[in-house]
Amino acid sequence: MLSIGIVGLPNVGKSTLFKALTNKQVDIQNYPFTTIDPNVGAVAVPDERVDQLAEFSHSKKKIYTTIEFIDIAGLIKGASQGEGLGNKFLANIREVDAIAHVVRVFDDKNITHVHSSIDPINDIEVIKTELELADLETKEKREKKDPAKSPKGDRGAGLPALDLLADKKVIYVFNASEAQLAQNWQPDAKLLDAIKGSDYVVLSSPLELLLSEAGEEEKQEYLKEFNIKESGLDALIKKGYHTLGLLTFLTTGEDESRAWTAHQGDLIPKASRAIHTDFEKLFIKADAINWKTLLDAGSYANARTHGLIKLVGRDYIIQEGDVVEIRI
Ligand SMILES: Nc1nc2c(ncn2[C@@H]2O[C@H](COP(=O)(O)OP(=O)(O)OP(=O)(O)O)[C@@H](O)[C@H]2O)c(=O)[nH]1
Ligand SMILES: [Mg+2]
Repeated sequence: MLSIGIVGLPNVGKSTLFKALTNKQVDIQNYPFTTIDPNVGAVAVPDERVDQLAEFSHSKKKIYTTIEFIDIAGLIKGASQGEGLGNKFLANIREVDAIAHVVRVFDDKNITHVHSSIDPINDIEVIKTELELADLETKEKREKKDPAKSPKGDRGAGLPALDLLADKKVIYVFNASEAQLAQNWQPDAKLLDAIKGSDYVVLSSPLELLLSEAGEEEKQEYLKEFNIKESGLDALIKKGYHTLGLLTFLTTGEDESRAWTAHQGDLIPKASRAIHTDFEKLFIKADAINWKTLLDAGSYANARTHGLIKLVGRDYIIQEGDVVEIRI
């Protein structure tokens, strides 16, 4: 499962955000082999295509893709040296696919800021440095284990690549106040420069908590009130897909309509591994049609008579939103 680790300074709103995420937590029974502890939550990736396809096919089940989020304690200067509990927690996120870096933008005298002033650029630098220092330590540990294999020699030695935190893709989460949100707060040029082209979302974590607890109607009212088109969490989940260069393809039938994850540019046999690992080898051909084209056709039979379903071979590159039927 795709996983995202949440990092940031203390008191920036990480756990508030995580709480909102876990309110969206999926029914874990659908997702075997996931142990969920209080700091790890699996959430479904919202996808209206699954909903519409399920209606189209009268599916008994709908299954979305999932992302796992991991909440760790706030990092402070020196965390990598074992200051505070940070070091231990950093080990918990060494294997994540991406990092969500929560940056405090909201001002509130009642909520202590560890640097006692709101300075997003400085805060970002502190966290980045801590991640780099933690990586240095990982490298040193490896050298100590086997001094002959210094980092230079690693390539030839056939050791597995080190999972370095600084190499991971980062999505910045700017945690603004509700007032800032209502005024459409956006990072300025300097701040954009500091995040160097990374994806980002602007949200208010207490508002996200409210949204995650609200019913659908109430949720729509909140969104209208703050003049936003989707919840920040939904945006964050989608950005996660974008940041990691992933795409979603779909299958649909009476049993279930389901979303699957593949990498942009994957050939269809490779993408079909998501469904079953043997499919990559056994793949012969597939029917593929864009989900919207299928819905507009009204039925599979109609889509077929109009020649809208492509018969594709092993050289087909899977596309975002493809509905496929794989033949092995
Ligand atoms: N005013 C305001 N308070 C917030 C916001 N987000 C979080 N808080 C408050 O800040 C405090 C800390 O929030 P948490 O979500 O626990 O912060 P954290 O980043 O998990 O902190 P650590 O786990 O200590 O690193 C809580 O009292 C929250 O209610 C916000 O956007 N605005
Ligand atoms: Mg916390």
